[in-house]
Amino acid sequence: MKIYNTKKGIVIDNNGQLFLSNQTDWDKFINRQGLFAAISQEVAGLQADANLQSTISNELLKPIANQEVWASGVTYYRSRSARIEESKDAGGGTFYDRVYNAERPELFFKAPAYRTVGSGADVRIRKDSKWNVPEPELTLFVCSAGTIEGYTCGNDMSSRDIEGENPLYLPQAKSYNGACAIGPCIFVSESPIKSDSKIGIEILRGGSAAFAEEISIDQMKRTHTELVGYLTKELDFEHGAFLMTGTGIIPADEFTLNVGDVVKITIEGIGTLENTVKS
Ligand code: DO4
Ligand code: MG
Repeated sequence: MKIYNTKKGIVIDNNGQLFLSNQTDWDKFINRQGLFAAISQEVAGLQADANLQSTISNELLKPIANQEVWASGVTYYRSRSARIEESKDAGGGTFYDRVYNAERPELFFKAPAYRTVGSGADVRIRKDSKWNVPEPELTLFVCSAGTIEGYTCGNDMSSRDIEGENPLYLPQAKSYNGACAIGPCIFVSESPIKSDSKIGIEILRGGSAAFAEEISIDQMKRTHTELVGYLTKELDFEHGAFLMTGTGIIPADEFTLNVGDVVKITIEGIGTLENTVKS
């Protein structure tokens, strides 16, 4: 099932039937261990309402209230290779190969909730950067007990020239206003998301496709539970947390985002996160 945060309340899509939850607090609603069972139980007592489709279309909010967003790095071979290439003049090359093969994953803080945007809102490129890309990433929702309770689409907007100049500039390349998009909903399932689920990206420029690619999430080197295990080793999350799992798609080096580009990230079973690039 999918859950949407909307101006009207929390909308549950259970196999195409739409329900308005009796609960109104997004933090309390999502931060439950055994979320699928809890929502299924609530749905059993609700009346379906097809009119909620227009609520999802016209009154959608981002699927986050007070959670932090964290991100994983160099979890796909393509990310390792692209970072080695972009940082070769800075002598940072070996770090990416080492972290790809190390037991401990790269995890970094991406954004507090107030600095995130949802589907339909604008993402940004930094004014002091000339080489920018979106990073399409399966994003886990982890409840405060440390279990994975849902999945959404994430866009880890990145400034490749800043990151490539010096690996210590990573926080500036990754965290700035409009750098983190998640949505459109949280997909909640009884069992983990299918391991061969596809994640795809399409970048539209002037209405035409400027870039499109797809990868299966089983190309990732690490498991979701391994990433979550490291995230929660020494960190408590009162309201749960979102964890981006890294990108397996990076456009060729000649490509950079332009203002006005539309970025669409689609994951099977979840939906499409769509954002327009602003300066
Ligand atoms: O190490 C740099 C960032 C890596 C990243 O964001 C990714 O692999 O998705
Ligand atoms: Mg990334």
